[in-house]
Amino acid sequence: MEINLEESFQKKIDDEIRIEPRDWMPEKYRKTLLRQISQHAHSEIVGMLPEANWITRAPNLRRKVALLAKVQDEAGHGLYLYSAAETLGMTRDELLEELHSGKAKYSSIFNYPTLSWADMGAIGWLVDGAAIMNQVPLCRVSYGPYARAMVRVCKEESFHQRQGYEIMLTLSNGSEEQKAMAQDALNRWWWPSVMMFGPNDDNSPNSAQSMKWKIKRFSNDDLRQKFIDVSVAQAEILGLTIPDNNLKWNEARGHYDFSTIDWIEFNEVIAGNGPCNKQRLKAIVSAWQNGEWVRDAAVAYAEKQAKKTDNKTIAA
Ligand code: FAQ
Repeated sequence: MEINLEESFQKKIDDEIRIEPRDWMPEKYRKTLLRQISQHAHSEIVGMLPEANWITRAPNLRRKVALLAKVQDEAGHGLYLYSAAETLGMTRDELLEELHSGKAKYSSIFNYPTLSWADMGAIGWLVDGAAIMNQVPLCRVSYGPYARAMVRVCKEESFHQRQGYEIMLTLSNGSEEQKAMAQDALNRWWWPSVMMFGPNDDNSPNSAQSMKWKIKRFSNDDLRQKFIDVSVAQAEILGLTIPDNNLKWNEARGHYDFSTIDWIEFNEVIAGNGPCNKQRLKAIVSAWQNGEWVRDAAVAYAEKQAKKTDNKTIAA
């Protein structure tokens, strides 16, 4: 019986039929999705912190409004993704408990500090750019609620990417000092952005099964290469230099060659030892604790409204 269920499940995936919450699914598929979607949701929430750091210091009102809207969008992305994860049988509280206890992972990129205004440009251009490269294929992921959430996420990420690139363009066409700020931000954000795609394919334990289940449509290395290829031309327009002496067009491969990634740094950051891991977790936990009264008030209000509706129903 079990074998037939597995076979018909795989056939649906091969035929590009979406899996929905009430459909039968292998336990491992459910767990893999829960892992990926919750890590993704946590990344959106923790990802608000590096940029929130600059909202009060944005150089003018237009920049402030755009940055506020972007950070608010990230909160929205976290919420759609938590909702998608909940359809797989974990509660919001359980998901958050894993984040707050440090058990759950979130993207390595958000453990780096934002040291200047130019970092807002570099994050939008590179971090959102890498996120789009990885997330557009997720609009076709085999699990319905995740795929549908990703459609809106990707539309918003594309605004974020342009917002960041425009900051970089303004700075790189500005004074010598502004251009130097933009170059410094590129120097610091380039390699962490390249690392966002995860370990090399040979070292990615989840890839083979996720590709078979169409949770992943492209491998970590393929997406990373695509990101590098498009970023080179964008850096040229800015007149900035990507910090990699081995970055060179390879005619035979039809792609840019690049240096070996510092996997020691990557592993340290995902093990909790990056420059800001402790600071990020502390900020997330204290926001949760300080917001307790807001959650309590919202629940009390909802209960009061529900009682009013009940009373009206009885009276009628
Ligand atoms: N950081 O076997 P694989 C954003 C872990 S959202 C930390 O290759 P998989 C928007 C991986 O979880 C950014 N951990 O794993 C924004 C696994 O650990 P586990 C987040 C990483 O899942 C912009 C282990 O290494 N995006 O940026 C990382 O098949 C600006 C082995 O790796 C998503 O989450 C990493 N970089 O592939 C917000 C997209 N890479 O769980 C604010 C959805 C790998 O076995 C501001 N996720 N690991 O203990 C994915 O596409 C995949 O999960 C990958 C990893 C590609 C990230």
